[in-house]
Amino acid sequence: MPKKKWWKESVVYQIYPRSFKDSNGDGTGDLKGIISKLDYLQYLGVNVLWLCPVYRSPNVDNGYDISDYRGIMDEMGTMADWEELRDGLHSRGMKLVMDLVVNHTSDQHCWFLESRSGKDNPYRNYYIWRPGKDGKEPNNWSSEFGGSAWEYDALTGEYYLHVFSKNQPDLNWENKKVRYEIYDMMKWWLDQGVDGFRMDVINMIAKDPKLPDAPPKDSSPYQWGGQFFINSPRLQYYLREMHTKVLSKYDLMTVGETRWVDADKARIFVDEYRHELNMLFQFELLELDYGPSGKWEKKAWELADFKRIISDWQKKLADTGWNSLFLSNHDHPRMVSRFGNDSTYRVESAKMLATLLHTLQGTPYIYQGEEIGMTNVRFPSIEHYRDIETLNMYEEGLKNAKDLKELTEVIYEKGRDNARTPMQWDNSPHAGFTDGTPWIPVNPNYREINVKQARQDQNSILHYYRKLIELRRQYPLLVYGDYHLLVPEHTQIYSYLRHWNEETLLVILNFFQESASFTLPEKVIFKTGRLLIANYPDTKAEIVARDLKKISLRPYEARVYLLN
Ligand code: TEU
Ligand code: CA
Repeated sequence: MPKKKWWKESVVYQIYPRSFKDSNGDGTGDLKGIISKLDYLQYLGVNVLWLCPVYRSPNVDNGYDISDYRGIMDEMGTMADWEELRDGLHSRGMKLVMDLVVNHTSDQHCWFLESRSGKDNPYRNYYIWRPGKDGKEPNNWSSEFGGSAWEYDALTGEYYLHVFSKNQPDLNWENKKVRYEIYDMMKWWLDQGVDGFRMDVINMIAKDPKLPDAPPKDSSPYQWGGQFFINSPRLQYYLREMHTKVLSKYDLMTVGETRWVDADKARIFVDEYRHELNMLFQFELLELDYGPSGKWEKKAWELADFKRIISDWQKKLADTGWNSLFLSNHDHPRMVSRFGNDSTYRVESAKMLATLLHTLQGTPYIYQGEEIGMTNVRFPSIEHYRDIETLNMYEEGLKNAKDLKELTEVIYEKGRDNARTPMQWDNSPHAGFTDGTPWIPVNPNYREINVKQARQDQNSILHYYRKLIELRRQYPLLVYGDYHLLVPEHTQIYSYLRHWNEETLLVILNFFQESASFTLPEKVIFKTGRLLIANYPDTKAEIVARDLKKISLRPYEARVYLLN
């Protein structure tokens, strides 16, 4: 039975600060903007805020390239603003989780400026430098954002490693000084009242010190060389050291972003007796629609895989460990466009997906705008796109004479900017996000889809989220109850039971726009079911077992019953 913890009982709201709310008309969201919306977050009912990076940064990767870990970037505001945000949250009973980006820094971080200045510089070894091999890169690893993972630096005639852009050099975790600097920095933030960390690409910090070449036609997909820097042997040592030196001394929550981790591997990170992390952001589920060559290749996802992966994580982390529940964040297309239907059944399907996320065992995460069913965007031309990953892919595609129409289609479907268009507050110009010109255009559908409208409409997605969050607070069963998959072979319906003490919950979700029929398995015995929530307002408040012998579910219909 899971141990009780505050972060298990929480619902987290993720803010991408550039795109949330601009307070001074410069077109970029900022801390004061967030402060002005704290009452909204309280109204929604969430109790943890995860803030994507607001540290000093040249913004090559929107703050994931940090040049000063202890300062706030000018565009976001000041340290005083940050303190006001922290206090504003705490006085409302909410917690603040900060992004921890310690696989790499910006190339403008003073450590890197020192490091690149000479081979004898005391900071040289803070990063990973190597001479070239026969006038070429030290190995064949490629960068997540395109091209080689190595950049030549003429000043000292060596290459440095960057798994992300060349402006994001990787830190050398082999160097104890680097690790201790990072632990000090973490303690510094925790002492300022931070309640947790979301750890960016945390399972990439350990590199195989031999830096071997990846075999050609690498069988592990997506990233050449990844097998030598993702989940490397030293990783667990670093995490446990971090736990001993920092995490163990505070009551905080930690969630690690980890690619290439399945449910079995996940236990290594989150088994509470191993003292590493509390939760992970998994990629198994979100890579269901990746093709063999990676995210830019389209692939249809299937409900069978979807159920299999979630069930595997639910089961394997049930007794020790914990799940994070999410289908979207700032790196992925909008959930309703990806797994639901963003036209005719936008409202129904957004509510259905929300029902899933809030009735599984784990901690739900809401990405800004998800609660009003914000959708993907289709900008008319590449000029409107901002994301370095998208722009690099586009440029490379053009170089390789890829079809322009195909490139545009795949950006529409997969690009990260889908999630980064400004939050839609109301139907005034630029969706009430800014009085100036937004750094990235708003989605033109803001006139219909916005917070103001959603607050007024009792049947809105927003009100549905409020109810789901409230239910989680009311029923520990929703948080801690165990999970049993029903009708695993059904190709259209996802259904499961949750048990806790004497209580049983039944969840039935139709994942498609065709209606579907559902027959309750014989083994589920009960007399009556009381409806806790449903996404069709006319659903009967009570059902008897016999009526569940065969029911027909409407498009994207979701129902949750408490059984007696
Ligand atoms: O993302 C890491 C990561 O795996 C992404 O590069 C992901 O594969 C990609 O976005 C899918 O399109 C983290 C941050 O969340 C991301 O915003 C940063 O760009 C990246 O790390 C580098 O810090
Ligand atoms: Ca601003």
